[in-house]
Amino acid sequence: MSDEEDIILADLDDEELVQQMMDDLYDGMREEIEEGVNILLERGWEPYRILTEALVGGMTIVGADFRDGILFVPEVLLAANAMKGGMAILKPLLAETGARTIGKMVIGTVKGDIHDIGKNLVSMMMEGAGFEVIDLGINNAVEAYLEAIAKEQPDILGMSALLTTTMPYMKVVIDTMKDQGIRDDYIVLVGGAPLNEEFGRAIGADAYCRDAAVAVETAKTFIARKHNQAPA
Ligand code: B1M
Repeated sequence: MSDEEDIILADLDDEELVQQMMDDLYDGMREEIEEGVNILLERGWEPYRILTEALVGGMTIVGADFRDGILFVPEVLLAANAMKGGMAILKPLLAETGARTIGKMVIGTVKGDIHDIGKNLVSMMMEGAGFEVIDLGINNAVEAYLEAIAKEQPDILGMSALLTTTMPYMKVVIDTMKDQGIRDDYIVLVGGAPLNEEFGRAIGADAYCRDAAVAVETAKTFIARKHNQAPA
């Protein structure tokens, strides 16, 4: 029997609890993560703070050990599942802060890439800020993006990629939009851990967004600019 079972999460102070939640995320313990999130909420923590400090913080450690060959895919999947459990509790709370729809975004992870946690976080934060979000999920070919923007007529197209091998696909999507003469009809925002500003510029995106909070701020800035440019 492990020591883990003896720990009463509610008895820990905030700092110990966040540390324990990082350990629990690492061990893929979804129920414990859900309990920890609820305890922090009861203690008055802002949903965004729980998300960034306990959940994203924990996933960063998982990522480092995955890279170093200490953790393998099954363990990382369990950690991702635990993170999603926590995110599911926070999602409606983050959404509550948004008053009305200020714009519409279609977002999806690019073809060949199945990472969706970061994209889901961006969707949640955008919804929380008052955007309507159409989430295309993972592994999206250019046709899926084009079909969705034609159908939904969003203000923004968002693309996510977590692999150095899949990030160039964003350029395929943007180049196809250029070929079809529709590139400038949309604000194109891109994000994902291996990207940077230079890459965003090089592929012809409007902006690279480092994280979900930056995605929200960038989206708001571009929407405001678009409204200012609109004919009276
Ligand atoms: Co993957 N994986 N993975 N993985 N995985 C990485 C990305 C990796 C860096 C791990 C490592 O080696 N350290 C590495 C990529 C290396 C590289 O490309 N050079 C890697 C690899 C190699 C792989 C596989 C190839 C492993 C294998 O099979 N041998 C495989 C690929 C599968 C595929 O996609 N075809 C694979 C599989 C998996 C799992 C399925 C096990 C799982 C994904 C589960 C899921 O998503 N449902 C997984 C995970 C969890 C990771 C790590 C550990 C964590 C990613 C994550 O969720 N981070 C990751 C290591 C890491 O990134 N540190 C890793 C938390 C999330 C909140 O952050 O996604 O960066 P992030 O999103 C941020 C920002 O980037 C930004 O905002 C988000 C929130 O702040 N953002 C956007 C993201 N998208 C945006 C879109 C926007 C704006 C902002 O649009 C406007």
